[in-house]
Amino acid sequence: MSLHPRQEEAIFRTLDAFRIELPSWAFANTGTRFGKFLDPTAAATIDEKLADAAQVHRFTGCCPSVAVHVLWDFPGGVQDAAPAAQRALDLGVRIGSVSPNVFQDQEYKYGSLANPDPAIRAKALDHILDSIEMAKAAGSRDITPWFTDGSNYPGTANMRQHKRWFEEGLRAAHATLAPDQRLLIEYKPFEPAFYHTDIADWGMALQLAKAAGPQAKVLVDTGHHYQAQNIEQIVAWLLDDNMLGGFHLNDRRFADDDLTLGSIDPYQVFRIFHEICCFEWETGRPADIAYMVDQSHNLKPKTEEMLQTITRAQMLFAKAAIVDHERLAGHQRSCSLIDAEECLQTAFQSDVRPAIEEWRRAKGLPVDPLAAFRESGYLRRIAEERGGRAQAAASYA
Ligand code: AFD
Ligand code: MN
Ligand code: MN
Repeated sequence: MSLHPRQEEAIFRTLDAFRIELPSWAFANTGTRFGKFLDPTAAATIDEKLADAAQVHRFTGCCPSVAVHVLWDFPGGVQDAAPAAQRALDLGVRIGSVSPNVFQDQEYKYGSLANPDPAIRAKALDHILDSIEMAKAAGSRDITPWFTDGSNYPGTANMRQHKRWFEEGLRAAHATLAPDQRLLIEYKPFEPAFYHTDIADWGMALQLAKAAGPQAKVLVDTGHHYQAQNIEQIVAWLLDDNMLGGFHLNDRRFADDDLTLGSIDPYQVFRIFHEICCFEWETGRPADIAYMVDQSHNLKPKTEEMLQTITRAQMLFAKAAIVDHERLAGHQRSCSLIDAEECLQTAFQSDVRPAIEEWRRAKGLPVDPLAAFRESGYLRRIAEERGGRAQAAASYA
């Protein structure tokens, strides 16, 4: 059944506004805690990561920004930020959110902002303040810290004291934000800590964001929830409180697996996007949300996998955009359960691909971004440029 012209217009409007930020780290060699499989086309420098990300933007038209990790992408600190920002602009993209990294240095073995040693807490805070300065130098709005602080065994940490140390550290970080910047606080129930994680769920992140200050919000990583958790309900509450800063989008089968978005449970992604479309319909204003991908692909070809993720996200958001909100609201009021559910299912089951292809044609974009990328020869070129290096690295890995 073809879509109604009104539905096609809704899809066009949605795709016009839908921007998804790519993670620099997704283009580099990554792996699991059991090891890495080296990819000869993997990016090794920020320039190469930006170049690969720019390819995804070139073929999809909706990925103008690239999230960076300061330790991996700005190893020289603040001095690296502006040149990288210029390089990004030269490639047709820009630097997006900036992630501090207080989970790899040896000093953070017993925590960062919640480390019992005040000198380590100060070191972690200094790094976050430096990251905020790097974000300013790169022209970035969002600083997105993720903390691994927690403990592996009962009785080894004072959880209330950790909470207070986090309130203190995040308040100090918030105080140095530029007026247009945001501090997006990410939560995760477990890993690498396995008994307690200090910022384990959306409630803790919300409370810490409110304690930090008015420019702090919550970052929802879709892989950071227990199996049965209703993520779209969390999204609805944070939206209603104007506390949803944005997403790290990925899919998961068991835990924080960082799989291709929609590869395991596309209906859940659709329901999350539906809550946003419903909020925008009810309020008549766009939700100011940063849609970021956070995935690590150690088996699939990295740039191709990112093209899969982006085109899947566009498709699921287009499906969410055609839900008949007027009709749904009526069925909810009258408790017509079957009809209400069918409003969602009808949209989810609809084939939105023709409308998306039409949108791409209208934008001068390839109707099949992945096929166009494969035909471009980019992968062959970078395999020649980077291939020898990966073999060398493999011999010393
Ligand atoms: C890991 C963490 C978290 C963080 C990301 C990038 O679980 O999602 O945002 O690395 O630092 O996936
Ligand atoms: Mn994340
Ligand atoms: Mn994660």
